[in-house]
Amino acid sequence: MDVKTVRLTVAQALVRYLAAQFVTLPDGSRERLFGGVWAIFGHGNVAGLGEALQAAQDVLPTLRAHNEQGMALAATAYAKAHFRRRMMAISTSIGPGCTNLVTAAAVAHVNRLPMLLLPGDVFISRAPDPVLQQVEDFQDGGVSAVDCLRPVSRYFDRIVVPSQLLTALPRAIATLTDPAQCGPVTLALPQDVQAQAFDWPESFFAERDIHFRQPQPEPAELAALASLLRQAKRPLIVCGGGVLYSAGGVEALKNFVESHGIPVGESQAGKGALAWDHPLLAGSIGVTGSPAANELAAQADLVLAVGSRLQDFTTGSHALYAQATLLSINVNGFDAIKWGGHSLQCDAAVGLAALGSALASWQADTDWTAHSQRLCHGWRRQVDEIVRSQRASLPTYAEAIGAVQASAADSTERDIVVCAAGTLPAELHKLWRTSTPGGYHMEYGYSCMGYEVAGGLGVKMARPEREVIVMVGDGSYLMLNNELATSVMLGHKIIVLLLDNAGYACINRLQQACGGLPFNNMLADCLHGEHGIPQIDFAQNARSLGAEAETVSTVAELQAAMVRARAASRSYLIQLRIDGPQCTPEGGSWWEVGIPEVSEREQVRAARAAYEEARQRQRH
Ligand SMILES: Cc1ncc(C[n+]2csc(CCOP(=O)(O)OP(=O)(O)O)c2C)c(N)n1
Ligand SMILES: [Mg+2]
Repeated sequence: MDVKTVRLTVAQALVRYLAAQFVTLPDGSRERLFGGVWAIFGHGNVAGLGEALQAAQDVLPTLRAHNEQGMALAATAYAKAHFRRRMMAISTSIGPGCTNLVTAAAVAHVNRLPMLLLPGDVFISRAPDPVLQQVEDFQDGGVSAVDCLRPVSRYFDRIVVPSQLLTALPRAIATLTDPAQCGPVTLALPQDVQAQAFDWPESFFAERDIHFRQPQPEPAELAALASLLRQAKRPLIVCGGGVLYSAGGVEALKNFVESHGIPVGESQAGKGALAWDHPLLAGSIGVTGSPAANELAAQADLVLAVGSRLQDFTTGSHALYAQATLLSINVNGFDAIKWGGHSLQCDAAVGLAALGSALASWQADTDWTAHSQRLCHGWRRQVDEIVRSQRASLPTYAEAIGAVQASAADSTERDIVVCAAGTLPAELHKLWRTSTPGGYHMEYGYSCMGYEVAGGLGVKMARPEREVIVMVGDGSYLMLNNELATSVMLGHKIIVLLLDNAGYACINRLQQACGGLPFNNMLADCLHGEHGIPQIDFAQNARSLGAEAETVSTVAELQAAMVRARAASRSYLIQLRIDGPQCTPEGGSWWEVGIPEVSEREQVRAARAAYEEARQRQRH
């Protein structure tokens, strides 16, 4: 047979293949699956992949940032903001450039978010070994730095001869776009192989439209779940991120809860699926949960988790609804069967619709629905007060959240708040209000400090029409803030609200709750030398990176500054000194933390006793 071929290098073929993958978005537009390629060039990618990318700028733009972790975090956030329908690739050099990816790959892996990692790798020929940056393994000649990415990749391949791309690339795309397998994919690209030419079949580069699968429920599983639900009187839904990632999931959830009168508690990843003022939304659930959702969780006789990994923060370390029958709709079998849950392994939208049909006119106990609605309503009124209450001498997290939302009439529709670690995830989970899926962008699977600024950039690239507001603590900002300069360079404006309390306040609180002394968290409690604790000027730091910035000290000043920040065209940082210890006391639940079994400290022994008692309430 006469196959038409085209002679290209491995790198050129890879780029051409990526550019040929298309998706149709919910608004009907047809876009490339890959929104671009982040790249920091060096040994092992500049000559091969760099040459191929340069020639493809019109179809696959290459973007440069300042740190590989930052690039990959931006890519992760981009995919999350696109509900996994669009993604980015990342190209790195062979050594530190590659290992800098590991943390970000773990973020994407834990959060089930797609991104394509294309690290350069050492010469397959081994002719110049050991090359600059080569990690030499004394026992295994095949190991290189790239192997660090194996445990945090859903698919890993090393392209040692060109023809392997013919199988590796379709597998890579299938993994990246599969609802259950979705996560980072790594294709290790030895630099000599990147540059090798091969006669590729032209058909390999034909444009392809990706179909996102929505697996259907299995009849027996469906019948079992419907029967359990029909026996329930006090059901509660735990809404996870899978609802947002499923096409039609948000509408299906709304229909389901309204038809059957079931209240909803939202996980960190699932927040935003129902609008903040939905009468059956009890707000956040779990360790960072609202009093309403956690009270319902304690009273529920059945919990239906939809698209949730059932992480400890969502289940109160399995002590929050340990007595309830657990059902789980999840597209991923690994998640669906967790903790003895009765599983319906399928897409969230499809599963909810099918379950709704099977239940027909069945409703939760009317008293339960009415009781739930009262709690939901009560919590909404309480939030109004919490975000205005002056609970400390300095502004609090809650007041800062209130001021941000009050600074624009359309905040709940237009803003996307971005956050990942520290005290803010708890505060935002309880208090942030959004009416739009995606308006709450929290990376709380890996809760990676440093995600915020880089992630905010990725979100803005995916959602340029929205106001992206990064809320970040001083600790997280200092861990990784350099992509603020990238946001200025690329013209993707983000607002960064930096809440400075001079240290790791959330861990300081945790330490004391575990019976410990304040130690090594707040800067004041850390070893310091003759110059004392630095007074860090975050506004000046942001200005030095090209952003606009200002420092404010009251809630009223913050609200006025937010108006200026919203009007600005370039990235804008607002620094606010807040009260360290003061966080919102309402809500929350037990969280399992390993407390020392023996200690000289009475407080630790007391914490251990409380811990052992709390463990009795866990689901077994
Ligand atoms: C990369 C990384 N290292 C360590 C941690 C553990 N950790 C979670 S929050 C936190 C402190 C956050 O401090 P900051 O951002 O200032 O927040 P706040 O003081 O408001 O709690 C630490 C050390 C983490 N989540 N990520
Ligand atoms: Mg702090």
